Amino acid sequence: MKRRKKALITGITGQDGAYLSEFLVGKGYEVFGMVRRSSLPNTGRIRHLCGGSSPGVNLLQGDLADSESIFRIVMEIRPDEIYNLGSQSHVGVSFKEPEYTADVSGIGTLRFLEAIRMFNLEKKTKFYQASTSELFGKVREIPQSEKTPFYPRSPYGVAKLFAYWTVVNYREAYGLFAANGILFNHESPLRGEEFVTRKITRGVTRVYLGLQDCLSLGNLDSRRDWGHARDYVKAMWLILRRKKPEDFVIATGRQHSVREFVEMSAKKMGIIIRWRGKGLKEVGIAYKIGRPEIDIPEKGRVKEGQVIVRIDPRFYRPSDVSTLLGNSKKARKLLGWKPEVSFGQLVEDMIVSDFELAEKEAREKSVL
Ligand code: NAP
Ligand code: G4F
Repeated sequence: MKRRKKALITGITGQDGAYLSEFLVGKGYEVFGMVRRSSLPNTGRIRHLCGGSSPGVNLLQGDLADSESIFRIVMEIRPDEIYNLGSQSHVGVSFKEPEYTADVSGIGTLRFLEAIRMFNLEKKTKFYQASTSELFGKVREIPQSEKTPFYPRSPYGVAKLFAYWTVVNYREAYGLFAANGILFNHESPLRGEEFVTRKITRGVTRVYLGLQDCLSLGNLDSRRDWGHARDYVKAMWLILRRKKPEDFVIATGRQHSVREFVEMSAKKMGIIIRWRGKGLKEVGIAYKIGRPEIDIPEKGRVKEGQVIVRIDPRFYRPSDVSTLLGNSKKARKLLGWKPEVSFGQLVEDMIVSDFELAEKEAREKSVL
């Protein structure tokens, strides 16, 4: 019988970890996930893949800030593929916790690459690094490709830059199969609620049902190239299928502002927004209310003229990335990868899922 390939995923409890483990289980992999200690369960996104008589995913205790746990896991599993998705992944938080972010998102990658060398797995283990469009930061070229110079704008971006070059260096110095996927923003109903897209879809659906008055946001004019996480985890796997390790930009090639994301989310709920005022005084008003575009009962609590978006300076960053737009021609040509989900479908997927959550919450609070 053919031996099943072993994949080790760090960050398995996160958005991408959940989609990737489902994808790899579907491909017949034996999947191992490194999970860090938390005071409350953090495995909600992958619960359906753990436990039972034939679990799809086996969990191991470890932390990217702890070399020994990493060495023990790599020695025990001797994985065919490592997907290093674990990270302090919030850009805003990285300004508040720069040293921790550097340790986990920068040095954490180095610890894994050293573990591969220490156990002589250079010829066996392929390594995928969750690199990011945040490397482009204050962009030097539009759109950004594998050849665009980097200019990170946050402790997170700088930590990921260290990880990026460490991967390149270990590939060149020791012949490791190590590759960076430079992924542009990707979202889904599993996205963490502190990232702007999910904050918007959670907020708009909760405002609709009267569970909160309005949504507080920072920079509305930031532009991002947003794709669907389900499409992007496939690219990670494809990058490790190549004969030679190379780095790839993964992006949709289309860009929208945070403001447009809000407008599209509200429109799905039948609300047309108009913006009034400037700077910190700007507000988003429910200008017109019609039929929701998604299949939900028309029982919204929002009134025409109600302020549903406000600006809160706490959500501004000391230095922000104002625009990102990816050129993924290389991935399309060499990996045969392309995004399947459009911007409108992504927003709808998130709104539908968050409306269900909001409805459940409203029922529990007897608002409905
Ligand atoms: P996410 O949902 O925030 O997940 C991050 C994962 O890292 C979680 O499983 C988290 O565990 C884990 N983690 C955090 N600190 C850790 C530590 N000290 N030791 C071990 N694990 C730790 O992020 P994501 O959106 O899935 O992104 C996956 C990766 O891609 C990240 O490296 C991110 O920086 C990168 N990336 C993301 C995007 C994007 O748009 N989503 C774009 C480019 C690159 P807990 O569940 O315990 O917190
Ligand atoms: O959703 P965000 O927090 O994502 P950001 O900063 O682009 O980072 C995400 O994508 C990166 C890839 O480019 C990943 F590497 C990283 O791990 C993460 O997944 O913010 C997007 C934009 C920013 O310009 C931010 O200033 O939205 C702006 N924004 C406006 N109001 C807000 C808010 N961001 C957040 N999180 N919360 C707000 O209230």
